[in-house]
Amino acid sequence: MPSILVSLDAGVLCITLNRPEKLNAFNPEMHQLLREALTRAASDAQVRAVMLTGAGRAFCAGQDLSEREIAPGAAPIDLSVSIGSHYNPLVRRLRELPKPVVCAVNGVAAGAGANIALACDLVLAARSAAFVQAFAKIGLIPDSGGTWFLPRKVGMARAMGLAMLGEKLSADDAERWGLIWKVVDDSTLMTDALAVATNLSQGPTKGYALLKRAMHASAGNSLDAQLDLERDLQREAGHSEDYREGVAAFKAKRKPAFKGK
Ligand code: T3D
Repeated sequence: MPSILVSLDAGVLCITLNRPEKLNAFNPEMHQLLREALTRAASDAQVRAVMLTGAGRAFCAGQDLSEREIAPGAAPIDLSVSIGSHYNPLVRRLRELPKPVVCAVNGVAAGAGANIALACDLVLAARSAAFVQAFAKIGLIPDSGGTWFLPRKVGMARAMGLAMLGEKLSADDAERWGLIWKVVDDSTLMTDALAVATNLSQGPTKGYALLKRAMHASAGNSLDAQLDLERDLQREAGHSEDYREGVAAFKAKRKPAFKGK
């Protein structure tokens, strides 16, 4: 079985992490296939939104620890190689993808699995799901953007608690803390997440790409710099076909038919 399942339907590229017997933990093959799927998502005009989810009872348990040789006498592992060649490029790809990415967290999201979910644009989680910054339990620090996402999304006090204690945060609390967009019932997660992704796939794709750029740039910008960036990106948005269509539809009191251009 391939460790990633990919299907395209109605403009939504659905990517399913598919190593359920390992709680969808990452190995090099899964990284490579996910990379390929996201490259396709970026370049294929048919793809107007992405949905990322997991097979089985978990979303993703982070790095597959059974791949790490830690026996006494074994040479120390240089984890910067794995982070630099797999996890960091993955987080960058998700953030830079010029299309909306919806994450449907179907079960536990631990270690890098939790932070990869947080790198997506909209996170919906099943009520039974949980988020675990499992790193400290094995002597590591949160990676895959964890030390950047957590303080920004939930504040330093909660970020420190999550990172140092490595306790499970329920999906309900994750929503209450502002870590994720929404919790939904387990039974409706996939239809709810797909409805959000389908809605986005019919939206102004170019505008969404610019919106992502603006939002993500804000963390490193002063208000002045951000106002300038908004001006420049709004110029681009105003040149899109979808802007014309949106205003025409508004004036004609009809639903816009965005083409993503
Ligand atoms: O190495 C590098 O490249 C550096 C980068 C690191 C990035 C990281 O992600 S580091 C963090 C790695 N992940 C973890 O530390 C999480 C470890 N797993 C857990 O804490 C728990 O399993 C969960 C909270 C995810 C789920 O708990 P629970 O009670 O629902 O399930 P379980 O019984 O612990 O696990 C079920 C099975 O999945 C079990 O196998 P078994 O005993 O049934 O044969 C368990 O060993 C396996 N499993 C869970 N997580 C991993 C895993 N196998 C390999 N790697 C895993 N990460």
